[in-house]
Amino acid sequence: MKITNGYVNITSPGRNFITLKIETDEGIYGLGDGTLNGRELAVASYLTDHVIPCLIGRDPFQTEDIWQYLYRGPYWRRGPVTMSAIGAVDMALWDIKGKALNTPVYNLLGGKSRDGVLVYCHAFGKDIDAALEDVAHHKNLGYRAIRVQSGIAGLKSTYGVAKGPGRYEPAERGLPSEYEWETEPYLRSVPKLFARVREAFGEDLYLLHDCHHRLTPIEAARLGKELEPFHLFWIEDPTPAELQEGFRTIREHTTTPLAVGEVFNSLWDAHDLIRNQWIDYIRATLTHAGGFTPMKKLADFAELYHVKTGCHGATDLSPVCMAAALHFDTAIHNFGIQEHMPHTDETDAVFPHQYYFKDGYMYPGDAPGLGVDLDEALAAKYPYQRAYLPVNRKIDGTLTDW
Ligand code: EZ4
Ligand code: CO
Repeated sequence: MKITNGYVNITSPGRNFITLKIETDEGIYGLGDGTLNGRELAVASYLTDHVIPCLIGRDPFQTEDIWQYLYRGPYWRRGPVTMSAIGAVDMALWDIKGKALNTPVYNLLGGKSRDGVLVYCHAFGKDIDAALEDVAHHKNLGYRAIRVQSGIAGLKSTYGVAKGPGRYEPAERGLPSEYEWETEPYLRSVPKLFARVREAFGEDLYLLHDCHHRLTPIEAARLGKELEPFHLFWIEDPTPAELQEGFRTIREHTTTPLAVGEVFNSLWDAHDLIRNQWIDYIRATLTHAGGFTPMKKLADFAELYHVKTGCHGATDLSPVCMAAALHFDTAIHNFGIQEHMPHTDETDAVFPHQYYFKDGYMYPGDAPGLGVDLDEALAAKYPYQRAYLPVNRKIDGTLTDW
């Protein structure tokens, strides 16, 4: 089998998605997600101008060799643009392999290690009372694991809380908006939030919380310690992880489990975190970390150190990535949990898919390949629109992590 053609589809059914389609001489095609929120066109150009021409004529079964060719070949390596482009290619090739062999991708990764994939959803409210209502709503939908975020008195905006009605979508069309941040009110508010959640819903729910890289290690240590009575499943991205040893401080002070990695794009971003057992869950994602080929290696490496996976699954990862994640989660042994922020109906219509949610778990379906498609005629009705993630400033004006 040979690759004969490849092209990038750019569509914006409410938010932007970059999808790579790779075609072969046997009529089988594969899809890969290359969406990098707020920097979408950079990945599209990287693929169209620099990657696709090098793929023509190659054997799509050679996922390892093609991955190495795209990673080592250009000399310049890593970074989210490069790795999202490689991730899109790798995903599309595994999709082709599955279709050619008439089997779902999870069967190529070791087969089913579990029946269903435990997922966590995102509940939020402008204050604690509203957040409790949203937790009740998601519990009624069947979720067994719920991440809870609430607005903070005195701050106009924070991560995870929609400004208007409807679901939470961090990217906004137009130029970046500015959010406001102060750590102390946040640190006082989160333990109160989880005390109320446990009081209202008891011990049965798995509870998670996203700090979204806003704390220093010692602040995160304080938060982790104060949350211990509420038995969280994890705190997510407590501190930025460029300095991996920052996690040692958090680790040494709290038994609250730690998860990080949604902005990672390489095993090397997590090397010290894993081998020192400073984290419990690695959250890298198939798109941004370069596809199945390196993610399988990352999971296998993490398994040696008692670290499980908890792949990022926000709405900026397209249904193609969601499908890929569910095949991966089904197959690997050290799966922990999968994030699930459902797409809009418009997005789901552009990407018809086999995967589904039932009673707190998701299932990849048993269609050959990834089990997801792209309706190109419908996609064409939603042209690209510039959109950015917000930026964040402390109340004195200092730019900080969003
Ligand atoms: O802010 O995916 O766990 N999910 C998250 C997301 C991220 C977005 C960034 O593009 O933290 O909402
Ligand atoms: Co997050």
